[in-house]
Amino acid sequence: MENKSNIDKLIICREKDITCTGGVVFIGDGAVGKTHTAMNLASYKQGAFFNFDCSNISKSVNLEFDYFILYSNIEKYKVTISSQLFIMPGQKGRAEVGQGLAFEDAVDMYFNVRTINDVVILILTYSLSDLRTFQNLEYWLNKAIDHEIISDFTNIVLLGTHLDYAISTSVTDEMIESGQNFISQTIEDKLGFHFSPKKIQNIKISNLTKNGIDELQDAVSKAFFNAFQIEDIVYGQEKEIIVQEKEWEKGIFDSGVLKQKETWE
Ligand SMILES: Nc1nc2c(ncn2[C@@H]2O[C@H](COP(=O)(O)OP(=O)(O)OP(=O)(O)O)[C@@H](O)[C@H]2O)c(=O)[nH]1
Ligand SMILES: [Mg+2]
Repeated sequence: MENKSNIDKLIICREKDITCTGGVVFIGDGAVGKTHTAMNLASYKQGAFFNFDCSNISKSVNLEFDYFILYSNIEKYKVTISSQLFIMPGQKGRAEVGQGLAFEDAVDMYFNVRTINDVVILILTYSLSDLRTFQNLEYWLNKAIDHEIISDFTNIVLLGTHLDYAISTSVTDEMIESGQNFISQTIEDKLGFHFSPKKIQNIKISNLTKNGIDELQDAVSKAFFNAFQIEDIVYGQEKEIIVQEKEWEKGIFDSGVLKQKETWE
């Protein structure tokens, strides 16, 4: 199975600018809010949320995509994360001809449009108010594994929607925690590489009140930082610069430039 890193092709480091890109894929049952979450994330690029009328958006019957860009600063570096969002239909299997696309059709299409194995984040989406959608994540995780969506650098967001239904929340924090362990264990067993539970972030949002969308955005940034090991790049380069400066100073001492300067003074 070819799920080894192609990640070097997805990052460019130029002086003080680091730019990275990659796919963010939403999967999960129908009507859990994948399309609405992606729209809320993507609307950050306009600096304001869409004021969408929920009744206009129906079940997805296509491979939907959008993008969003996040900027952050670390030390002297400006990091640009340019991520493509791909939203899979929640309809299982294949659709009849003329009925749009179901999940398997959309995955095939996704494999045709992408150039390399580039899923940085897999967003396993469920509704906090519907236990079944959480239990079905086992099905969706297995689909992601079978379709080679998960690479060794992929991070996972376990995303609970319908936070506004808090009173009738049927998915508990204990279930989410054991879900996280189950995911890392399943990936290790099936793909044969260590998958730390730290690579799985647990986020709860409401697409209605927008509660938690900020946390989701932060989780996306954190996942890109993890996948590309941005802190190692930044602090590694800083170290190299200090070494270079020390060598440069040493060179000046050796050539006697500084000593000469002292005598001029
Ligand atoms: N109250 C509430 N409703 C939500 C939330 N997220 C989505 N919805 C509603 O749930 C319905 C389904 O949302 P979608 O985003 O279309 O769901 P989906 O996961 O893309 O569904 P498929 O395209 O069928 O796979 C819509 O009517 C949304 O308005 C939420 O956080 N809270
Ligand atoms: Mg949809």
